[in-house]
Amino acid sequence: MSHHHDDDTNRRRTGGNYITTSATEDGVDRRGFLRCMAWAGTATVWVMAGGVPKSLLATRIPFLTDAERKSIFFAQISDSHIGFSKEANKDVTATLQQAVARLNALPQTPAIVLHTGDITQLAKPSEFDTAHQVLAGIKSDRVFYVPGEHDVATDNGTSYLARYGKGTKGGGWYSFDHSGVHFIGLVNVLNLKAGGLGTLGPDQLAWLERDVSGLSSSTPIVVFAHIPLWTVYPAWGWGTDDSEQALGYLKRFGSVTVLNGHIHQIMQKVEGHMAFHTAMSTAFPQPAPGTAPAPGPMTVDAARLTSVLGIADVTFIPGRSSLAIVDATLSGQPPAFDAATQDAAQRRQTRRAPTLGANEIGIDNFQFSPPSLTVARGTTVTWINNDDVPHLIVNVENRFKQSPVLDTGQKFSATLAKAGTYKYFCSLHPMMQGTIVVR
Ligand SMILES: [Cu+2]
Repeated sequence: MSHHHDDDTNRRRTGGNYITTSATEDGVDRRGFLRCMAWAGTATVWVMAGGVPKSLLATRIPFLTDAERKSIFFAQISDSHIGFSKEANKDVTATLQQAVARLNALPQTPAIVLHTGDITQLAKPSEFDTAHQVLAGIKSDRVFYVPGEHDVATDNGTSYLARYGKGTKGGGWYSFDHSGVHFIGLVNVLNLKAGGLGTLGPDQLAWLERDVSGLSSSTPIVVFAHIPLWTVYPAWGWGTDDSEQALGYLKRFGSVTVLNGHIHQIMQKVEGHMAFHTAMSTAFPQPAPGTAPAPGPMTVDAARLTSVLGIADVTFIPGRSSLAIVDATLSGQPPAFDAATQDAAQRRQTRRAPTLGANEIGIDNFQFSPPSLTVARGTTVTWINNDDVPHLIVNVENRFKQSPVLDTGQKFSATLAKAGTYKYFCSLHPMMQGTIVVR
């Protein structure tokens, strides 16, 4: 909790926790209880006042004034990855149960719980069933979802929509109102394009423009989506290609809060009347941008794990333009991303990429190796996933059939009969691209 920075250029690369903010017009924050970052159960809430972080007592939250009591209190849970069972967390169901217990132990019952995606690891029916059983334990009966790329990987969202798509539009987007706040759930994990980031797409953008067109600019807006709607780290795919257009429709509103998951760590940024926040995962942490060869599950010391997993709870206080966001780890201790990153870096030194056979393409650290392969006509090329995240091979020109989702150690082969250049990418991580030249 010791790292707070006032602008994007001053981001720490070594830790998972930092705040970025742009100063208000006059450099003074009259909104007082503006933004905070803390953990439930301990005593500190961080408030940004004039760009300077200042601590308050978190114990203020259960003792709000009468006016503040009318405020909305809601919670965010993210990236539960049910079905994941690798070294970084062998029991993600148990940590999701702990997260539900944390939610239920909050000083107020959340009016609403938002799950910002990657409910499951591989979108299997059994994974969705387990997630449903655990999340049914949340005291609040209003739980809303948006999908992560893992939830739509195997079938472009069909099974996700069968379970969670009721009353939604298109790929599962929707909005609703609660106590004067307009909530908008967006889907930015479908139809990803080679070399791109997350995508909302023209249909959803047109819907969004219409959805907010009749609202008064004083309506508080909460947007939630899986992949960040601000550019966190494009080299790792942590951003959304057309988010600027979406945010453009929301610029006129006096209070916009954007909640995301996907990156499995806490990050915040304020730009004018828009506040961006990403939540911790309940399953495993990921490295801070640029501190590892690639994103993906980060194995940390066992004692540290529950201090890098958690939930976020959000309080809307009428008359204030920003919402108060509190990050709560499962352990109840301060988030330990700095220490966890160091653990992971030490373990990483011992890792070695496996050797490849002829006409094999390894997938290591979110990269194809070799990135370009030249083979003779009629050759069967085989991809081997050595990462502990799933990948999915898609030929840009559709000249060979796409792979199934490849989990760790799984292989996929394609026989390339015709000469030419075959470009392919991972449709889950579209920044991952490769080429095969067939002579
Ligand atoms: Cu991938």
